[in-house]
Amino acid sequence: MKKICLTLLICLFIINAFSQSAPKTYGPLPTKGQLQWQETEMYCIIHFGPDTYTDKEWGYGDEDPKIVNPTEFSATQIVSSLKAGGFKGIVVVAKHHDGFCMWPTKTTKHNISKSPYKDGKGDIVKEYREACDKLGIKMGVYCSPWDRNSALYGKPEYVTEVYRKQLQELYSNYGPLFIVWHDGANGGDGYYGGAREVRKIDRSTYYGWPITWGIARKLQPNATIFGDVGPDVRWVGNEAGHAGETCWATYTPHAPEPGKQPGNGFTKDEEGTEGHRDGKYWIPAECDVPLRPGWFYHKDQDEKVKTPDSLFNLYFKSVGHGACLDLGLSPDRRGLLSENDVKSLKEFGDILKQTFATNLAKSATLKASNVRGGNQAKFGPARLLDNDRYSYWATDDKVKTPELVLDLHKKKSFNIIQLRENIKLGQRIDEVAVDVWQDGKWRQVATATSIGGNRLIRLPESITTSKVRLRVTKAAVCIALSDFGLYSEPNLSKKG
Ligand code: FUL
Repeated sequence: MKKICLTLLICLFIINAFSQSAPKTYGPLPTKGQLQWQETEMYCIIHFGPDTYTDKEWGYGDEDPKIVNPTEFSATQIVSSLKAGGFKGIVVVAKHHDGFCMWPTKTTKHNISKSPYKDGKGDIVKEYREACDKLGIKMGVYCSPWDRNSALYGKPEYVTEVYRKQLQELYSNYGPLFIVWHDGANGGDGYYGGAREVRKIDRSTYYGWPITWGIARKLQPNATIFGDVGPDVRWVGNEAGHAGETCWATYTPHAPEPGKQPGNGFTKDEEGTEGHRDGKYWIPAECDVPLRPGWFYHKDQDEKVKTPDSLFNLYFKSVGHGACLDLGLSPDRRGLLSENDVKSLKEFGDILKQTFATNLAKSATLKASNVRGGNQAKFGPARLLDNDRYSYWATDDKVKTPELVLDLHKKKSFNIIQLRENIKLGQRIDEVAVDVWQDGKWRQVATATSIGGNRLIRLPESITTSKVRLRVTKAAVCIALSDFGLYSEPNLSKKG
């Protein structure tokens, strides 16, 4: 009898210890670089170069370097303006399709040293680096694969002797980089060293992407690599700044032609908007969208700068759907962001700060229908409010649809609900519903899908209530939810 009791006790102990271990991970997982990218949330891609002076969006490649002459260029003015907008990083367009390099490269004469800027001694990429270091902003680079200036474009030597060497210079001399950006626009007509012709490349194979990406892996191991096919961050499939209402961090790039390998500029772009629930890889979406209609500065767009409200809207459609927002900025011919752009960024930053200053759920009492192994300290719902996006409320392995009631103790008004999973354990939750306590019963006010690293639900009007209920209605495995927030957007009408 004694023996049986002892065995039983040991068994119970083992079961208990097991149920208190962390849940098993689910599906593809983010790397360290991808986690850091996710935390960045918002950054700006900055286009400035010959196009700024020719009023074009895509230079042909025959532009005279002498036209690039910014008399007041200030990386500090640009970077501090975006910092005031709440952006945490920049992507410097070091070379656009016209092939003009904004740093003194050894790979081509078509670069900043041939311009009058600082008497040929300027280095715009370096100036951004210094401003970022001074202001605590992360930096990345975009070096266009397509080069309409290079005589070698289209031949293998362009990739091995020009493009990859340019990447080597950028990754060796301007780091640390948090992202390296690759474009999908590839091949077509151009100057090409005077040939002035159309050159087509095989988008799936020409750049030898796996080898090209290897340069970043070696020289900037923490940088994420962006492109239509990732491999770390994918294009969302539009330049409007919208991720899908459902947006999975998991994704499998597909080529538009059967039997071919996908490549940048050679994918089923539309699939980037939602990603794939059963995607093979962790490749979350980036939403790139310019602050003005164009990516480069055009004087006639001075009055078409997106308003702070429309930026706030975009924030919900990108960051609020688990993507990152990459906003395009375009310094003018002086080399400064113009007044309207600076103003819009600052006001947007103020709205963001004001909105997310106070989590109204902070002092709530939380009651969960299930806590993993009954271990409140380790997996209890209090973890949702501790400002750590990797500590989490978890349920037992079998419990995929738990509920959580938040007693706010008194009536509070909010219109934004925030949810985050601990994505170190994968994207686990498919769907949730949120109810509020009104007139003695629960009333459903929202549903959301694909929770992931960040999900913001923005209600059209403010709700007043003293109790909120979260129901996880579908999950692939037991949950690991890390954050819950209730926020109130300034100047909204109330209901409740
Ligand atoms: C596109 C480019 O073709 C645009 O000119 C711009 O650089 C944008 C960010 O990416 O694909």
